Amino acid sequence: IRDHNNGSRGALIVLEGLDRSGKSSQCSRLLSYLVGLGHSAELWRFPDRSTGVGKIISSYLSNNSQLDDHTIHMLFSANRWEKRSLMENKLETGTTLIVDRYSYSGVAFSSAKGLHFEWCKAPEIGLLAPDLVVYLDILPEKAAERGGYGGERYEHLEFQKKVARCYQVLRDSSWEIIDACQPIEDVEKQLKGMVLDCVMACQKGKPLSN
Ligand code: T5A
Ligand code: NA
Repeated sequence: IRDHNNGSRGALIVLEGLDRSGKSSQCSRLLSYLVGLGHSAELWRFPDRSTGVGKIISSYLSNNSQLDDHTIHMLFSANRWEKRSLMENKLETGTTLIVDRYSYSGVAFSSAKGLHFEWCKAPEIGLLAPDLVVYLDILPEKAAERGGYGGERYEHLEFQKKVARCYQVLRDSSWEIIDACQPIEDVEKQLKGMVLDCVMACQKGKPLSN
């Protein structure tokens, strides 16, 4: 296997979308693809349930504990902040990160509860800016048909409809949008093209930003 990343930085690639939109499936396919091409790459996800903060979040999501909406919002953000320096180090030393959910989930899900949009964005300021955000676009009704909403806190059609509207407000022209109702291989094919372009641009010196 060739090493393509000597001296150059990795890319920060984020997948966003409703619950059941296919993020996790696509993230693992992307990881295999990049590693197969000889790139250094890792799969990350938020929430990262393995940390102390992550355990509190996990308990909240599985309805085993209750927390004020503002409190859980800040914990989701803290969970990203506690990974920030490691994230920066990985990127600077040439590892591409494929990240399953990031700040946008934080803002979309909390503002869907009615929290103030700008308030929700504030604690995300200063986290690393993604080089690529891909939104896996699916109607909430279609996502719900994918079986087994696992019974976690936000896995209800009415709430997912609100989240979808918040993502609409949040997204900007830099986002790539993929129709997530296509067959899994078709989604994968489109994603691979976007991701490889992004990885190449970062290798050529595109700066990392906050
Ligand atoms: N949250 C998260 C916040 O409120 N604030 C935050 O700051 C953050 C980071 C975390 C929850 O926390 C919220 C958002 C979430 O509600 P999670 O652990 O990330 O949740 O779980 P989900 O995103 O809900 O993960 P899911 O596994 O449900 O969804 P995925 O990853 O989008 O979907 P995936 O790949 O697991 O696929 C779901 C099913 O669909 C099939 C798969 O085989 C699988 O069965 N599928 C397809 N079927 C047909 N066609 C395709 N193209 C398909 N792609 C996948
Ligand atoms: Na997932």
